[in-house]
Amino acid sequence: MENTSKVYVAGHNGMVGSAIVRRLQQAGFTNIIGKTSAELDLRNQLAVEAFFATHQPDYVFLAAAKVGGILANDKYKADFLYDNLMIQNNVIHQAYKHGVKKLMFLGSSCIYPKMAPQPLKEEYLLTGLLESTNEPYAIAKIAGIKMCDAYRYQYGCNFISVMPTNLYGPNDNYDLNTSHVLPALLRKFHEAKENGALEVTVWGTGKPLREFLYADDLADACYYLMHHCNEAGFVNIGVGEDISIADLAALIKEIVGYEGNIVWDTEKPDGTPRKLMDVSKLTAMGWKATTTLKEGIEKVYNQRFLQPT
Ligand code: GFB
Repeated sequence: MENTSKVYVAGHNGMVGSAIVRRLQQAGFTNIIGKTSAELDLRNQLAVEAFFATHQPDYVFLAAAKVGGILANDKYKADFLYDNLMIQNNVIHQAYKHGVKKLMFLGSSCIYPKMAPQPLKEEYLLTGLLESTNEPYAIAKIAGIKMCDAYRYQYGCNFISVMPTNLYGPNDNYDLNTSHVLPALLRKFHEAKENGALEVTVWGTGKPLREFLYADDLADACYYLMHHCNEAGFVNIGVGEDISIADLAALIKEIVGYEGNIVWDTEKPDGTPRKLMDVSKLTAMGWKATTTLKEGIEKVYNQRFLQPT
């Protein structure tokens, strides 16, 4: 990739896409294309075809997806399957048709079997049953990896895939019904502190373990791998350390400075018991995360809740 290359970041307004745009701008890229979903519905095959014919991007980061936390995945199963399959099929196929030099497809750690050994090595893909709350999303993401591999195999396209662990950062979703745990807890503890509430309700048992990566670190890894990875399969992107939801809640409570109690709503699902990425492949390729969980949460909390708008 040259600084003058035309780079299409699909999903440029989302948490991941906007972090990739920031990383490209920091590196001096001057020809970055992004379209909002109102301007370009990536589920529409004809619209995506017309977009590629008009803009002819050299490189594509495919960070557009329908995403959400455990309840959204569980409730909107059809949307998570349909939207994600349509988006990725259209973008990957048109990237092939219009001679894109390289495409990166972004997936998720939920592609791994629910009971896979930990940490999750890339070779554990398709070795067992998926977690039921996010099976449609995981199936779509697995299809995306296989699309990239198939187009590489049959047509010689340099399409690569990366699987980030759970993410957080600027431009996250704070809707309590559809968000992931980290932004949800920041909001819940912040509002409880502001309102003087005596308790905050956190979902599940607190026992599941999750790994969290700051979005700007992910973007840096994507930028790095766009330069250094040219192979089939995929690369895990994570920090290599996890934390229980109970400990995460305690950490966020402390950062926010909330002094009330935590109540556990065990009617809500726990989801996968543990999702810890094995990052040895990524480390061997020469990349490592730099933002600690505490630093990352403090940054996001300051930006989202403490800075005047
Ligand atoms: O972040 P989260 O929604 O996604 O939930 P997953 C992680 C854990 O936090 C679960 C618990 O055990 C939740 O029960 N949790 C506690 C909460 N309080 C809350 C809360 O207020 N909101 C939320 N959302 N969770 C998603 C998948 O799984 O992760 C997606 O559904 C995707 O497919 C994404 O892979 C990264 O890690 O369980």
